[in-house]
Amino acid sequence: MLNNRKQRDLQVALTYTIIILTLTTIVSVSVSVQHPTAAPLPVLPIPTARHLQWHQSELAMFLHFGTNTFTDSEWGDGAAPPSTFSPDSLDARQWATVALSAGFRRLLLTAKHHDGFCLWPSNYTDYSVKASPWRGGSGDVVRDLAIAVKELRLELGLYLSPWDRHQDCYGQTLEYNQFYLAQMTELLTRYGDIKEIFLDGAKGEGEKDMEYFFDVWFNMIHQLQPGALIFSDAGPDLRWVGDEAGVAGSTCWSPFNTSAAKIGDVDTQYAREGDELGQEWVPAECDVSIRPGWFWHPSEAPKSAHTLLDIYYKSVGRNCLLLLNVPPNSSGLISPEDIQVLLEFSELLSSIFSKNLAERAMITASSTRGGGDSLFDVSNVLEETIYTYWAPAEGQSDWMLHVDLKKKVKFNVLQLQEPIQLGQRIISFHVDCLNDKGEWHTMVDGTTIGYKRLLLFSEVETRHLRLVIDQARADPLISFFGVHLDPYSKMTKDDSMLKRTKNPQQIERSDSISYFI
Ligand code: FUL
Repeated sequence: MLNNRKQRDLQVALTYTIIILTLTTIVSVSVSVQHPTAAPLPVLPIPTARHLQWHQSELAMFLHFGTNTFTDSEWGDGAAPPSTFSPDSLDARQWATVALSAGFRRLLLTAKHHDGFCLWPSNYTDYSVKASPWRGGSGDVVRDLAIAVKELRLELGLYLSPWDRHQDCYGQTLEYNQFYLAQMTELLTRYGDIKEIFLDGAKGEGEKDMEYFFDVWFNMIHQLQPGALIFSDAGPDLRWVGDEAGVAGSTCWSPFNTSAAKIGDVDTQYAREGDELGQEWVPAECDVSIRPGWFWHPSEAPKSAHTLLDIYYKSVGRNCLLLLNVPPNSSGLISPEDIQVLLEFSELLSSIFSKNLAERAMITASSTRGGGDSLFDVSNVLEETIYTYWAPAEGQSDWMLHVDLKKKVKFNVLQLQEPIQLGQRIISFHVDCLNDKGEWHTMVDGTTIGYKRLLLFSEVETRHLRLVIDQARADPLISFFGVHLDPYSKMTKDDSMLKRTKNPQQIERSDSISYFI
């Protein structure tokens, strides 16, 4: 009897122990799920949410349109009568549709260029669409574009030229600054969300005393449109790249010091390259026109799609946004030949980049933060997003990804991305490939990656390659690794690094990739 009870007690105790052990295991498993390996510390500066959206949009369309379109000029002197502005078929929806079908998500319109003519009915001047014959003076180009952009879920940006060659008060600093702020207020309060304001520092000859109160303007823009990024030679949010060819430096940092830059007086090298030690996130926007001029001229033709592709490598492929100007013609429409080029350009991009030839590769890393299979596993680099990434174990100095493509693959483009929400880190890197003799050869090297880096080089065919990060501001992180074949772009110099490479121990690298692209 006693033995039976003991036995029963023992069974109960055993059952309780099993239940407790099971519960403990469940709890500890769920606790470890709730506390994964900590993410790497961010490296400052970091982008704002507005910047992240801007980086990811990659392509924006600039629309230079106004009296110059009808007078065949680039810088109107402000004397053309408002009757000059008379497009017979203006259709802002066509502009937005063309942009959307060519892969552009943001449109920027010259609401006012240097001639001072306003494409919206401003209450502060008589020099606007209101005084023109277009739609009997009741038209508003900014409104038409704002409606089209909203319908197609695109984004709107505006250029309000500080230099105004028509307005009498231009030259009287206080009065003109108040006038400018009043016009800016109209633009920022009448047309819904404005995502970008584009400013330059142009001034007339002999107007050196005319001062623009940029800080006041910036405050007001941010106050009225907190979602808007301000572009100028010196930020505060986006910087000019230093040329109007759409070409960034082959080293291109988003970090920058706005105190080291001056609107209207640009150190072009600083603008092109940014600043590894910069304390503000001010990425570069590359503006260039599809045609020789910014405005439409009957005698000019658009660049070819191949030229646009080359510009894409040197802008988007160097951590920048490409702001491509496509000027509507005097009918008020984007010309058929420009549309043709844009569609060809978009086809070139999708034929090169829509497939990652490394998508099924086996990738191994020199180390992984939190061990393999953690949140920072190297397999993340095959996902097309910046929000998942590979991170090495802390405290390493050798950082390498080995990519086994599983079979020989021909390619000539590499695509790399950093998770820039944690700051821009990588200073320099190189990529090696394995030849048939089992020797590693450096095929390309580069400085800076940022949001996106594209490297074009002579075609190679290999199964194994490795990305070696030579220098970084902190533990380097990679969010995307892509390999592509571009059959359209020709190397400007047939100077392949493969020829210069000796053996695996003696890998010789060029100082710069710049002559390849
Ligand atoms: C410059 C202007 O002078 C050009 O006409 C053009 O608008 C270009 C985008 O910005 O500052």
